[in-house]
Amino acid sequence: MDTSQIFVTLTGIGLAAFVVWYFFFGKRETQSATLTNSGIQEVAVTVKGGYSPDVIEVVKDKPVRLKFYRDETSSCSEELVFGEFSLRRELPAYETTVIDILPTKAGTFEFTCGMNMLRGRLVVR
Ligand SMILES: [Cu+2]
Repeated sequence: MDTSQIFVTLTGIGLAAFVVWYFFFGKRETQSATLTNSGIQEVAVTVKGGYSPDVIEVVKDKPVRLKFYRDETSSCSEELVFGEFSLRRELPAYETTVIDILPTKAGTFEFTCGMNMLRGRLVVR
């Protein structure tokens, strides 16, 4: 193999590794809530073609404040549904909607858009 063949091979391996990494690890963005002085676990979520972060980690029995900023007008994300907490909320475009919940049991709870297309998870420990 000469230098250019080695280069092409290594680039190929690198790209394949990146695709694998992206598929398994890159898709989900996990964030732990920040505990404020008032004892509230806060997380800011950006809504734009999805939820970012889309996996939110909190602890049980402490109030959680989710601040959803909807950075688009796409009708897909105009509603937020959080089945576990019997919530269905309008998210006005380019505004922050504050959602307060109290997780009283551990588990993984999904939140979605009104059409069940965009998905995120609240992981309660
Ligand atoms: Cu949708």
